[in-house]
Amino acid sequence: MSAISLPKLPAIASSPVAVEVLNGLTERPKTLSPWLFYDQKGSQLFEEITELPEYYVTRTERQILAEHAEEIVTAAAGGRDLSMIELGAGTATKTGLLLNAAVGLQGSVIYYPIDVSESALEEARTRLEAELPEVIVEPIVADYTEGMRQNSASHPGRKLVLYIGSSIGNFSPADALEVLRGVRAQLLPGDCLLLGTDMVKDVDTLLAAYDDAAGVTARFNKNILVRINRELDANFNPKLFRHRARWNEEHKRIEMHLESLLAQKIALRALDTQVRFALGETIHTENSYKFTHERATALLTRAGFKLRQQWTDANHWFTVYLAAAC
Ligand code: AVI
Repeated sequence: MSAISLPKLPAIASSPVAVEVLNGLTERPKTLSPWLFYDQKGSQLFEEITELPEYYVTRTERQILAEHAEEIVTAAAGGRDLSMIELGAGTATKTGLLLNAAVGLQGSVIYYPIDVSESALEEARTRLEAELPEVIVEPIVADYTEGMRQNSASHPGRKLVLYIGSSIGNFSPADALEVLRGVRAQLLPGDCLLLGTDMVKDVDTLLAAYDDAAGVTARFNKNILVRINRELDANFNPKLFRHRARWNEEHKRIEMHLESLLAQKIALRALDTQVRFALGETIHTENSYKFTHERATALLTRAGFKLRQQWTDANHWFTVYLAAAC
């Protein structure tokens, strides 16, 4: 019997990016997952966002950590030696405050930054080793779950897992619970989690933070289309999409969307397919959940942690929670 030859798509069609794009753009409404933002350009744009006057998130958390680093580290250590693990560490710009406090308390500290970006981890290591030679940096290139597993080898002392920057807000409530349960599973009772959450606040402040006057967040959002053009040989024209930030009161989240400014057809040549957009049709690219104290503590409790202490800023815009594994 002669073999039937089927048209074959290149190997790229089964890559994580291709699978995500194909699934997301054939859904109704169309979606794309926010991890697609973070190619090299997207990571650079995110760093720019963190410096924007409207994006209060990073500087508010940094100010809380600067004011309370010693107290946080002392409470987490409970009189024992502490090592620190950071989920999604990136270039670890805020972590120095906590590491410095740990050095002050115990002379040196082992720091395990976990991130999928090897280059960001290298940058973190080089900077920290120059600024704080008492910090032993052991980078782990992996996603959170795998990284925590690699770190679970027991070493004496207490662990403090840092999950700061409001990254937990980019997960749905169900996924956030799963992430924190996964972290809990790799800890011993008494080990701690430091969780940074952005709080519900007036809608104008929130909308400005996700739709800044200089248009950096718009470029960050549209960069997802540029990435798809490059990686899947597509022909999106980012100018034919508008950046939209919306407050969803029911779910207490900021949503980011890309809205098509006309009816158009996009070719995804690497996938040998086309996607149609109606005028005004949107791609939902990100959710950024904002917390109330009740929601944050319920999440920690359900994940197997007991709240120890919390710190906030004068406006109550951001909260840093220290919780111990039960
Ligand atoms: C990474 N994450 C916490 C940011 C946030 O605020 O949800 C991502 C972001 N999206 C737009 N601006 C910043």
